[in-house]
Amino acid sequence: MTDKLPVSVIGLGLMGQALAGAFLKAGHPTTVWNRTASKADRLVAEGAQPAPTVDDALTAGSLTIVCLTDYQAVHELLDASELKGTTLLNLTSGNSAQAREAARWAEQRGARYVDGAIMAIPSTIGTPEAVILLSGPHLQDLDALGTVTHLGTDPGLASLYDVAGLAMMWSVLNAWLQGTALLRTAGVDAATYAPFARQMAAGVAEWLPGYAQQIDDGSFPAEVSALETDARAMAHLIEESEASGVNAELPKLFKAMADRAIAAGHGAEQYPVLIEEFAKPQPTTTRRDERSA
Ligand code: FVH
Repeated sequence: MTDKLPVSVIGLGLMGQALAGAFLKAGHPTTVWNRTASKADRLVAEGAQPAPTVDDALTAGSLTIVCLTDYQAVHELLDASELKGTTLLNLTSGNSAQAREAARWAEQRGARYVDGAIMAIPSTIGTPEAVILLSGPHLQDLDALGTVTHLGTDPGLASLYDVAGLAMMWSVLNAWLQGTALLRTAGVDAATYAPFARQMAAGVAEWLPGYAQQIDDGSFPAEVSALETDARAMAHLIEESEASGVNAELPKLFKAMADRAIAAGHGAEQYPVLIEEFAKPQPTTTRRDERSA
């Protein structure tokens, strides 16, 4: 007997197995279902209840966690199921429109729907390192999974934070790769540059609260450096890359954005003024160039 919330986990891929394993370890009565039934074997050996059908899984727990490849798979699997009275937590990755549409779809069928994004890898699930973001109605009793944060009632918010996090991750990695490629032309290996790059990334991260305040205030006084100064440094990066035979697409992309902001009269302001370029669609001329490239 336990007072822990009974849960069902539908979808036992790498992530679903980690989620179900964490619930089991924390003492939640855990029911599992997967299309390929053999993926439940290890969890069942550890104490999970196997559900014979997906509909059995939906009725077994007070909370059903769904973690499939994508939203299309969620609809393929659950469109024909009775959802009335269930509470669904969908931890499948997608975009905010898919999340909001799934919330409408579930609510029309009488389910309580929470959308979530997992910003973690399977091995960290069940530890504080695993960041899990939720949006929609508030859910309790998910501490077994990691650091769970409720963002608000808009079901699209978790997916929006997820893609914003991905933008950060790939931008930092791409910037590091650009520098690594440049330094390798002078015989500096990636491992030698990595500690310096890490220090740079951490230093830049320190600027974020102040820059965020400028964006929220809509005022961009050049306290550290003007955008025109930054644009000249971007030109050095492009020149250096081209001279060394290194790909210059990435610096050219952000220099083009800075040049547009300067042409619009923002050259004497500070870097976050570029939010105005990020906040609007890509100009049609650039899109045409891309198509003809
Ligand atoms: N793994 C990770 O590190 C990332 C971290 C960030 C968030 N993601 C998202 O989590 C979702 C699941 O990812 P996964 O790593 O568990 O993925 P797979 O191991 O490939 O498992 C996919 C499961 O989905 C089942 N499935 C797919 N299509 C259907 C369908 N039409 N009907 C029923 N089930 C379906 C699949 O079943 P099977 O192939 O084993 O029978 C797996 O259970 C994902 O959104 C990530 O972006 C993980």
